[in-house]
Amino acid sequence: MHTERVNIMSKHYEVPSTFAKKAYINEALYQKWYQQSIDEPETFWGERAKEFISWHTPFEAVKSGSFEKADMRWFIGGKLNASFNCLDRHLKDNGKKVAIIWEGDDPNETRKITYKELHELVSRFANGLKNYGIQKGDRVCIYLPMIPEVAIAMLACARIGAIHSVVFGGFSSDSLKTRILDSDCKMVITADEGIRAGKKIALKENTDAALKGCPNVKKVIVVKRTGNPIHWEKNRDIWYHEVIEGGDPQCEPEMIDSDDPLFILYTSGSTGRPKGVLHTTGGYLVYVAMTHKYIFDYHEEDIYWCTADVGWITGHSYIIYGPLANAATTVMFEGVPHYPSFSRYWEIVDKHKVNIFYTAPTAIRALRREGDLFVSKTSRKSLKLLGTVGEPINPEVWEWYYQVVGEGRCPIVDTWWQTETGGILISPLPGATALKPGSATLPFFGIEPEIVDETGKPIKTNTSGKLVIKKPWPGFMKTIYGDHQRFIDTYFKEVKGVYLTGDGAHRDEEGDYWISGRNDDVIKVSGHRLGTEEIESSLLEHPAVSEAAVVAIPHEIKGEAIYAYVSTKAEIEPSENLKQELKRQVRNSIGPIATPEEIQWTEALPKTRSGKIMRRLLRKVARNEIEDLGDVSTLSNPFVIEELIRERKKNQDIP
Ligand code: 7RM
Repeated sequence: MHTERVNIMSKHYEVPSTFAKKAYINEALYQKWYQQSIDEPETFWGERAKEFISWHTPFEAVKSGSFEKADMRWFIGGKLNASFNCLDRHLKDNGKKVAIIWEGDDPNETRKITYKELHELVSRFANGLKNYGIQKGDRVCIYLPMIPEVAIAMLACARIGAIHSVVFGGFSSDSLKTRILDSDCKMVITADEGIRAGKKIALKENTDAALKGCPNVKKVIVVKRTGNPIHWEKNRDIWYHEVIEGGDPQCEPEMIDSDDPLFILYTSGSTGRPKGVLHTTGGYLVYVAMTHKYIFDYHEEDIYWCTADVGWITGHSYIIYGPLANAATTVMFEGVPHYPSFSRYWEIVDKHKVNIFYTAPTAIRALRREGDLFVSKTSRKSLKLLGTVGEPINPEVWEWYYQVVGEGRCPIVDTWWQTETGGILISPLPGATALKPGSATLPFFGIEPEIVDETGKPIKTNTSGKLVIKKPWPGFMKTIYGDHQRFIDTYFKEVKGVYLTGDGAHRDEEGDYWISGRNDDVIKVSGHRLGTEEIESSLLEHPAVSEAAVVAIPHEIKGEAIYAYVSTKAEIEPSENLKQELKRQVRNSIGPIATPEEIQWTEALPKTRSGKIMRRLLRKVARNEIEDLGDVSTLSNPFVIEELIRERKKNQDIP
């Protein structure tokens, strides 16, 4: 392990001289700005805030509060509007510029929307929302596929000061329901159906099912995507196109406080139900605009494409708010990388002359497996820069992305960040940072990472520990919606005075960061963030289940997969049928992304004397690392170990 690490570390790629010359930030400037951002954060961020964002009322102070008190605020006294910043202010110079290039699931479907057109659609829709009673501060749930209307809906909410809560279209009706209820949404914006790889997704049907338990949702706005027949509630449902037709094209943006909420986005944690991460307006917008410009070295004429779904933070920050705040042309793709063929991404790159391409390791791994021909038969000459996000990218996959996709011409930015952080915190800057395959390299301006041990003390170079961030930055979340105590308990309790990321990492002798992934009970399946406890709760809802524990196992394509241990109730006979039923149960109650890869029956779960499930042991067994099970002396039922190992052998088709 150690020698391997040294080998990987010695491998790096210098910044190409062409890039170093034309990029915004070279190495010397990075050093200079980074130092200033740490020494004088108020000056640094104050200047950036004025440079990147138009303020209706200037802010009086740059920041207040601290991690100790979990009460950070940015650009205090400033008033602004996110939709104004993403649209209105661009009209004069960029009205005719394309804001969104939409590429349908079907390669023959494309739409281009200019800034002027987007501004009008958003204004009309915003007026429509007002007509249906939505006001500043109201929560609006958006459950849409990857179509331009998702951007229109988000920006229309922002325009009137309503708080959007986008729910990923792959989540089930139950997941949708709990999210609607948690933030008490008044309205849902959805579509009749979504389409991915030619298959339909019943979004309206899921919404109807969810709303059976949500009495406060009075209106549902429905985008007609496929036109297939759907159930219709006469007094509740409204067609999107009718709202647009009926909406006045003039809508004054509501100027709100910098610290007022922009959106809520649910994300999974170690324990309990998903948390409603609340992001505010000023700090978030400054941070996503600035990181978008410098990390992707975005220039005015660039065509920029991030393949994420808007249902996740990457879509919020780097499909919608960051690019649009910078008046960029942002590509939005409805489909999947393998449809109609494994060349689809690269065909889209060629079709729209994409310059900056940002995707997830899971997609890169899946495409790499299919061989180079799907890539090499396309041109990709337009590409200048590649990005990756969502999970660690292993060096072999990085190399393939770099050599085969980018033909050795394009720097790769391996961007580490989280829903909570709002924007990218650790990443190379393409004109400034030497690249190391597998390392997210260096912190962005204003970011002070540290690696600490169990007791919160900083630890040595090349030793793994917990990744924390020492000082606040403008993009950081404000709170967990409706549960500020949970915000404090989750992020600021274990190590005092810093933000606890939940990730493990080490720093090498050159100061570069290597992030190994979560060190809590969060799983990243194909880059989708899931909590083990939600999956366990879902399994426990089945009448045959008495106990369940879920752990992550490594997976070649998905990065991690879900391995579930289940004990059935005394009178229930475990069977293959029941396994399928349990998988279906999780699929229906959370969504297809949460389906366990494998279920293993067990008489009992290994528990410590205080009654805690020994997950470490379950993880080892699931991963077939049975030679060294570690310290099991605290187990109250050590006899289960043998059974766990025996049953594990029956699942040998799982690597
Ligand atoms: C943007 C996003 C956050 C978790 C985070 C990490 C993992 C994300 C990288 C990464 C290694 C990366 N938000 N993660 N990016 N790990 N290298 N470049 O993914 O809230 O959904 O997930 O994702 O574990 O804590 S998220």
